Amino acid sequence: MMMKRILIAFTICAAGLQALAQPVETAEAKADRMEWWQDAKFGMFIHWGAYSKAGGEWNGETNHGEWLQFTAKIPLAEYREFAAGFNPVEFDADEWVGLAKAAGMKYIVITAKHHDGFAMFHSPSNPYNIVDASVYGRDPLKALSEACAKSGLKFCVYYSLGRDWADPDVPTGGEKGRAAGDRSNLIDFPDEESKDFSKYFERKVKPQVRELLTQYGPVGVMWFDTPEKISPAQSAELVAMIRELQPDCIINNRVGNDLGDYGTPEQKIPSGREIKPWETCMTISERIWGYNKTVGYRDADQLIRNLVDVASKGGNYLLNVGPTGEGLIPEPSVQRLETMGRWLTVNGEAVYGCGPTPFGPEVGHYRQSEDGKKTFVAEWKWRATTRTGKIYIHCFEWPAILKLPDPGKKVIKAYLLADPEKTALKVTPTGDGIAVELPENAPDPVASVICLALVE
Ligand code: FHN
Repeated sequence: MMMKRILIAFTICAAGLQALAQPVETAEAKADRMEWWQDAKFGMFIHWGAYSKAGGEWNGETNHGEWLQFTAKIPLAEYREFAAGFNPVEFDADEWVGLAKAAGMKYIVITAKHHDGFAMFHSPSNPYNIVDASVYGRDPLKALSEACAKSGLKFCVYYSLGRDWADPDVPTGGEKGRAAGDRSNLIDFPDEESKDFSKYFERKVKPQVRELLTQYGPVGVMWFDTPEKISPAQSAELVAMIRELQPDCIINNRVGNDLGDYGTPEQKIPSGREIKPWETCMTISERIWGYNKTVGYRDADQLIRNLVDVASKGGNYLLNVGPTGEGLIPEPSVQRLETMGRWLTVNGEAVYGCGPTPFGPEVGHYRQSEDGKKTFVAEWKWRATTRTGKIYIHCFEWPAILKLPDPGKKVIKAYLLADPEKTALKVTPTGDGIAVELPENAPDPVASVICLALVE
């Protein structure tokens, strides 16, 4: 028995060391691999699982979401039975992808396995999945990957790495002020000390990540979440495996241990431009990722301005919908996404494939309170994005004269992006920049774009 343990330990270490010894990717190769993602700017996040069936409600409480099993303290046996009844008969992958496309989204990230450990895809390595353990008996990720391929959207998957309430070996917390087991399933697996992440990593994570990368064609992004207890060698091993199976696949930074291709601020937008690639993920509802029938929704105007703000800072906007247990995207989400799509139909040139603002102060400023604490105060007058030979000014307010900082190059022409005639607007140099005379009526009540054509 001891020899077997030594052999297993040696194998795991060898795999980890091999992974750490992977060839380093050149900056150019990484830029090529990420080009579609950097240009895409806007994606759909989908939190959909057995938990969706509850609509946020359990035993009279109505504040649950994708954490249902944990927040409603449901024993695993009961949750398994609940999941077995999952039957999204209204699910239509082409409908979901069609909505994402109409919204102007270029990629879809769907929860393949969230913290409940219930796989929303056919997982031969683990029978606790929608095909083998629910009445539905079909693979929605197969349908979605095929619908994405037909529509030209990138199919991407979310995988909960460090939280799995169906597996006995997934420890959480115990550092940085967090109590041991604070995000664990202590109802069914109370002995937090005995949990061995490596067993779960070998038994469930690696086989399922391999299945996701071999069963559904090209995967645009492996979107890992909550890398709680993963070791540097294990993070490197996952990256190496993904690179081997699908070299073009992008990996977010929640693969853990400072690896991954981009940063993932959540439910907030960084105050200024970031150097590394980044993507803000945000709920379209006020705060819950999974379906909740009582939750409110963010204002469509602010969603459009968030997209512009993110693009002006060089980031991507991953906006989340929580479909119902029947497989429908809630109407309030549909309405907001269609509104965003109409805005992008007119103004997409000023978002897709654009670079960040050449200015900066327009996004806001830091205010120092009496106790010395610095707070960022966002300004919502205008934002700027760029492409070669152009600066796009996204106006949230509509003054008679728009004063702008020095664009750095001579403005050949200024015109409204929404104006098919590209009628020239009067541009006058000022002491420290330019002034643009605007027509009386703004083309769009939320954000109107002025294009500054610059001398090359
Ligand atoms: O706990 C999860 C949460 O349910 C959701 O999936 C978000 C999305 O990024 N990630 C974790 C919280 O950071």
